[in-house]
Amino acid sequence: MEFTTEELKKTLSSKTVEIGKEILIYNEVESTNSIANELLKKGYPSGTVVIADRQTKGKGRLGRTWISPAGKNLYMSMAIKPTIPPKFATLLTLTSAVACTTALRRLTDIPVLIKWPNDMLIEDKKVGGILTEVKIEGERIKSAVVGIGINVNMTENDIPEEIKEIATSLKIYKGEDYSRSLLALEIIKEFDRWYQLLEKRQRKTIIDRWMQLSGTMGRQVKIILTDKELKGTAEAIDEEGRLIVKLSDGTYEKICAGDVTLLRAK
Ligand code: BT5
Repeated sequence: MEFTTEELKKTLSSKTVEIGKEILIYNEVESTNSIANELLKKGYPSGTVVIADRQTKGKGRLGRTWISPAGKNLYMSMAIKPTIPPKFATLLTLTSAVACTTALRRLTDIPVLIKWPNDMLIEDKKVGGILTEVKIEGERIKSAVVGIGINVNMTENDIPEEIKEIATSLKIYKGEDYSRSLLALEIIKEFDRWYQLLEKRQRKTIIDRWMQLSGTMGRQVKIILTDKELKGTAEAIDEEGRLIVKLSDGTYEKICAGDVTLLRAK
């Protein structure tokens, strides 16, 4: 990272309400999400941000791996204590996708799109992903960690064979290097802004923006659930963040993020 913790915090001071008042930067961790969870347990405040140069066990959803080489990309987690009811937990991922995409577009001018629920795409290739882990206690969310992985300066050679077909980076698309610190700052600022809206129950504003930035809406999608496969047109997002798909027989199906193992917006 180009900036130290102190420089990041100083740049952010008075620019955010909650996120980034505490920032910890590590050289190597298993997963920034796991560290963020541990810090919450130790009493660190909501809004604590964890950044690492490299992850040895970077996590995707459903036990998948997030490839996390050193010195190239952004691996960042926000530890938060949302006051929203648990049924809106999926909106944390959608809110984060809006924040990241807005930040990426501002910094790079690249027309990044969101693919439901948690992918950020450049020309249908994945440039970033989000892993939200929520702890629920009774009728409330006790805490949550939103993990963000963005491929910043990875080159074609840095991308392992198994994801060559599906992954890209800002550098691969634009041919230039980007500062991970500046990107982190933009994302933290945007996340703070959109997360405060979510906390203030401004869900419609977030969902409307999500739909504008989405590459999924109106497109044919294939969704593989644990017990069946669906094909249809992605029509909208409901107020809990579920994807509404119109099937070929004219009926509608609501899809929860947790059930989906694959969604190709093609
Ligand atoms: C995600 O999972 O997209 C969530 C990724 C979240 C990563 C961040 S990094 C900081 C924080 N700490 C963590 O440990 N995780 C978070 P999912 O939708 O399940 O996508 C995972 C799939 O994407 C893998 O199975 C690969 O096919 C592909 N993949 C893995 N690494 C990739 C990369 N660096 N770039 C693009 N695609 C990748």
